[in-house]
Amino acid sequence: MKVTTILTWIEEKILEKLLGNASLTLLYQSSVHKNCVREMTQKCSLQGSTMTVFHAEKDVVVGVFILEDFPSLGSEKQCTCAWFSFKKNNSSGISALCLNTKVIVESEELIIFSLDGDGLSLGVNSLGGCTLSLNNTVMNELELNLGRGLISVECEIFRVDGIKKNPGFIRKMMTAEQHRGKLLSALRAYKPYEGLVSEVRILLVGPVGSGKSSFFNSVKSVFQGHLTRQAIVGSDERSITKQYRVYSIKDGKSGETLPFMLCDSMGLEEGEEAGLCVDDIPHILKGCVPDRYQFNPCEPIKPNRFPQDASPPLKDRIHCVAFVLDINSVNTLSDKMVAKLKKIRKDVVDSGIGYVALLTNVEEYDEVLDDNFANMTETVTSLRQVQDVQTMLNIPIANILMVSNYASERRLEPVKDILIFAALRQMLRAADDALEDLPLEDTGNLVPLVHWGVWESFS
Ligand SMILES: Nc1nc2c(ncn2[C@@H]2O[C@H](COP(=O)(O)OP(=O)(O)O)[C@@H](O)[C@H]2O)c(=O)[nH]1
Ligand SMILES: [Mg+2]
Repeated sequence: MKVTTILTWIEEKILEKLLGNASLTLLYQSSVHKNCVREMTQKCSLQGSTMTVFHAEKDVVVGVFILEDFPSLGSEKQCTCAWFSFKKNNSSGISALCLNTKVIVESEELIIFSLDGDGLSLGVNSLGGCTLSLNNTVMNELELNLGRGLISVECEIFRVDGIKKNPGFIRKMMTAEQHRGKLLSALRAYKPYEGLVSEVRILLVGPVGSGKSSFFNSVKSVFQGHLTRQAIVGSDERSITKQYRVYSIKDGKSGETLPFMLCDSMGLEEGEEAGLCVDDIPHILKGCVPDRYQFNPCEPIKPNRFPQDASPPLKDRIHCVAFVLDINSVNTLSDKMVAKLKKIRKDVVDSGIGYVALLTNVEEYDEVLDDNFANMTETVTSLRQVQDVQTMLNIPIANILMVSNYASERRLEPVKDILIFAALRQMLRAADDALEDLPLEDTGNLVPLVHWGVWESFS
């Protein structure tokens, strides 16, 4: 009899992705296979790696991936397991952790517990159906609030094919998922320094095709939880982006607008009167240029062109500039392009604005961060391109960031997400440093509205 999973297509893809793009084949489903442990082990033992999925109440899905063979009836074994949970119809992602786990199969029970004695047991019998009992720490780590006691569940077990049989790899995938979750939570909790502005503005500048618009699309995608392509991107010698765009981004979970904006500009070109005019930059930095302004490479913005030219409020100014460069073209930038970038850097420094470099098109992105995803590896920081950017723009290594933008992918990947989140976090830190460093005359006209607990400009 053909049995079909109750996971949705998207959920199945999320689980396959969690294991580094493995594929799942359903072997056992409790309601169909008479809720019997004997049948469960007959179907699942000797099938290689498996994933056991429990569909609980409140749309919660809990599961355990077992790298080694599923134990046979009446046996127990120590296994490399990845535990995970997620909520159906929720874009907040998946919680996962890797634990040394013992799996025991008794005549009416499947028991899976971490070696410190925490975990779950699944009671399976042919009369009463399938009941799950969960306990403590593991469940807290998985952010589950299903309550105690027995929970009625549907249990499905899948064979997992196409997975690297390497505990180190599984651990890395789980650590990536955990780290991704932590970065996302930190970014969701971010507030600009001292509430001086409600949103930090990050300007993306760089040569045509360096990946500025793609970076905006990537950031939007990781917060939405699915791939989006709001900004038009493309490969052309001329800039596809012709307008100045100020993009705000909504958090896919809460629906709220996040406290930063990405400002996308026209690409720089080598020649004069081509691409973004370097002389337009000070106007952008000052916050005079409105959203959707149509750049004109032949005609720089004239003084007092915009009504707000005199003294734009702090909230409209740029707070951090990201110099976006394709990592593959760093070494071949022409002298004219380097001169333009240096001129912009000088304007940025003179205006007291934070800045970072963002290197895109990083192919070996798995190798960028160390095993804990906390730091860039030494191999990466010693790359010739990184050293060149450091010297060319006088940017400290910690502010030279690397990403692999979402370009032609069909789904999100945890390690790519981590690099995008980490880059964004560093940009926000640079913006905060610049806000903290503002002279009093810039912040002095911001009076705290004590009753409302917000700062508002009185200019
Ligand atoms: N593989 C890959 N392609 C990228 C990356 N960033 C941008 N691209 C591609 O490079 C081209 C130019 O990107 P775009 O964002 O339009 O560059 P912009 O001119 O700086 O806005 C597009 O075809 C993108 O799909 C990246 O990090 N990796
Ligand atoms: Mg663009």
